Amino acid sequence: MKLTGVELRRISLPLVSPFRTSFGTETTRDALLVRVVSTEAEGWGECVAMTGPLYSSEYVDAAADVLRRFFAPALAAVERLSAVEVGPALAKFHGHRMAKAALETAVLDAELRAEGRPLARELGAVHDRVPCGVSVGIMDSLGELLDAVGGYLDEGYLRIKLKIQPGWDIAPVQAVRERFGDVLLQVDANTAYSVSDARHLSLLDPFGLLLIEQPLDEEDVLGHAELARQIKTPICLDESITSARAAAAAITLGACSIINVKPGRVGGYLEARRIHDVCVAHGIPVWCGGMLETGLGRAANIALAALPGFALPGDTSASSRYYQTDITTPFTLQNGHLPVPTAAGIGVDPLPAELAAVTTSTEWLAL
Ligand code: OSB
Ligand code: MG
Repeated sequence: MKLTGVELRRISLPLVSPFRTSFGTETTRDALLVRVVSTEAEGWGECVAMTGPLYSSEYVDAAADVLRRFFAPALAAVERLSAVEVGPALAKFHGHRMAKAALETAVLDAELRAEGRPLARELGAVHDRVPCGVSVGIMDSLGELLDAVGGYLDEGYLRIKLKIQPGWDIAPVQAVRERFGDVLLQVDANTAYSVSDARHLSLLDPFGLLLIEQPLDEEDVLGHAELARQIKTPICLDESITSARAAAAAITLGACSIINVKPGRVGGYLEARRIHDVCVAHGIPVWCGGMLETGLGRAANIALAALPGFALPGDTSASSRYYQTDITTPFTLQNGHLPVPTAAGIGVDPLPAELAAVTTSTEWLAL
């Protein structure tokens, strides 16, 4: 197929409740949607970059800029474009994986729609529904946290992840264990600690957590290997794993025994599948992370989460955990699971009125 144009659409959706992590508090999701138009079909990709460069170096205005100035023009030059061509065509540009992922996803969606093939089948999915967890932000008090966790468990979520940081770590874990018993429980530090905190983090050992996610700096792979020798809680990496090569190195160095796969962080669904394959070959369980996606990004994440190596519930929560009104037909939890979309491509379409209501700008790049 040949691209005729790319639309960059900025949207702004209020979150149902503020989401606080060690790197900041989000109250609205300002996202970028990429729509490609080709000779055969159209396709959508959601860019997961956030408002500021706080989770990683990427941020949404920079993603729009690099797509407009470099990535879309580079694809315009490709005569017979398919999704597998996107990575090679953009390989000379360093970094900006979230922007690359959004564009590759849109091309992949268009290609699969043109051929009538669902993304889940294309990636190698083996399940028709996926088990879901929920990521619970830092709160002002333990009481507020217990109310939030209790509400999510009542809704059917199968696993709870608590965001932690120094000063909000052991006590919230202890409180949740005391109130809710042996629920599947894990924590995410988003790089808030250093290796000298090993003795403190070992205080989490008695609580039988599934994992601790990204305790140290994203570049501190050896630090994670050292920490893994000093604590019993399994270490899972998120921010550090930017490619299949990075995953292979982290596993070989003993820096992690579990990996969080986020397609945006690694440059797209094709690289995400390669990470899955590397992890399966090494006996490393993976699970699907999230970036507060709308229904568009969520649909594709659920397809990925249905691959055989996704052994733990993901941060693939229902639309209502994030948004009062999603831009697609909302994903609703059924016995703690979400259904894998079966229609062609990512399998969902934006609802025109809902999309229009949250759009703050659109830009058409004619190619
Ligand atoms: O570290 O997993 C993370 C949200 C935004 C940025 C980073 C992270 C998160 C979450 C929420 O934990 C996952 C979700 O429910 O989408
Ligand atoms: Mg994380």
